[in-house]
Amino acid sequence: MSMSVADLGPSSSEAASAPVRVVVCGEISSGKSTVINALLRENVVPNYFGESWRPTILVYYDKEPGFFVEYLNGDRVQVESLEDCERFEEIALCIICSDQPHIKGFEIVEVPFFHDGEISEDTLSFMSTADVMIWVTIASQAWRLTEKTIVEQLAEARPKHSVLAVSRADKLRSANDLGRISERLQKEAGEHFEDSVFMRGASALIAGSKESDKAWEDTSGGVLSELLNGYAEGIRAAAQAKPEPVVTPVEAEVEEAPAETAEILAFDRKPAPQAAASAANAETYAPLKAIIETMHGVISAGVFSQQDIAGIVNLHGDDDVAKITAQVCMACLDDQRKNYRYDGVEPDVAESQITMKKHLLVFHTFKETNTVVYIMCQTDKMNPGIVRTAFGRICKTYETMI
Ligand SMILES: Nc1nc2c(ncn2[C@@H]2O[C@H](COP(=O)(O)OP(=O)(O)OP(=O)(O)O)[C@@H](O)[C@H]2O)c(=O)[nH]1
Ligand SMILES: [Mg+2]
Repeated sequence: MSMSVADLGPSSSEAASAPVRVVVCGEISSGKSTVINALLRENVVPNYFGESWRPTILVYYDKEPGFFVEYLNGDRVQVESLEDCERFEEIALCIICSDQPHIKGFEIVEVPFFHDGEISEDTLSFMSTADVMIWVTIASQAWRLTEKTIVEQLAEARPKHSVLAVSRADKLRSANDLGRISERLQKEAGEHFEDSVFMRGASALIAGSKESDKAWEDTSGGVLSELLNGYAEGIRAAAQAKPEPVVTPVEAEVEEAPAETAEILAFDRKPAPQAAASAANAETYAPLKAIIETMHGVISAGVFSQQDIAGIVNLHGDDDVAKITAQVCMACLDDQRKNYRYDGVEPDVAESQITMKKHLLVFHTFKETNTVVYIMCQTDKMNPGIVRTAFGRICKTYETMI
């Protein structure tokens, strides 16, 4: 990789005022630049580099968007695109300033890894300065052995948060393929990543996503942005907890925009009537609600006891929808039990999934407490892989609560 990455400076998490540093990593041609473009809602990062020497790509927010190149001798010029540049081989750094508000407070750097699995000292020390790693793997050959080797080699240098971005999901033939890949990734790569996102980065779709929120959701750029902003909130809160002498605009912004806190407080104030939802209940379930808030297209989510579905704890959406959804889960469980009895087999299905035309309902039964946790999403807003990954986190969190 380019030597100038090491020159980008110290750890971003050292001060509350510092940007959250996101490294977009992956093997050559895995789709790293496309993931950044999907996030930026624009095809602004060039995607025609090969194995040869390449400039470092650095993206951050500026209200004046622009594309700059910096040469090895320190000269910096503004250009329309990389194609316009002279002395290409002497470019050390491409700086892309984007005016997209959701990347405020972030610094995004593309970090390529070569197929030979070698990681230079520069790269290793740079990786340890990042807060979030997005690892890009190609859907059709996802999580190759070389990728696993590289990620494991990073060891201590691995950033605190990591997301697996599965590129070219739009090239898969069917939703079944996607489900299979998602399951395999969960098993084989799950331990290394907090979240996974299936990207659909066809350049026309990214081009359309600038003006269309729907297209932005379709590329999964929107989901990725939500994940990053979710991590950033935690990172900034942790940095703020440390004594910091200087108050910067970034800190001020975090202080005045506690959107999630506001919603949790609202949840405290207005508990669902059927939820037996005392303030204590709202507090108990706040960790689950916080995960749900990071998801798109959730119609309903809740926790209920199989003995008393009227006492459902509604975590998201309309109370009536919550009740109906709980009934659907119960009907499905009854059906499963009957079939199992018929077959003479004990039911041992903890997790079930019902795919409807536009909706996906996933629920998990917890034997010890006889409770069920469920989530229902719109599949045109969220792909099943993401729903299952997020649901896995919800269930793990719930497990720690019971
Ligand atoms: N349809 C589709 N094409 C994609 C997607 N992701 C990447 N591509 C294409 O795959 C090729 C490589 O993508 P890049 O984003 O340049 O990959 P990269 O990892 O940045 O490549 P290098 O910087 O050369 O290592 C480009 O032609 C992209 O248009 C995707 O999600 N969907
Ligand atoms: Mg690239």
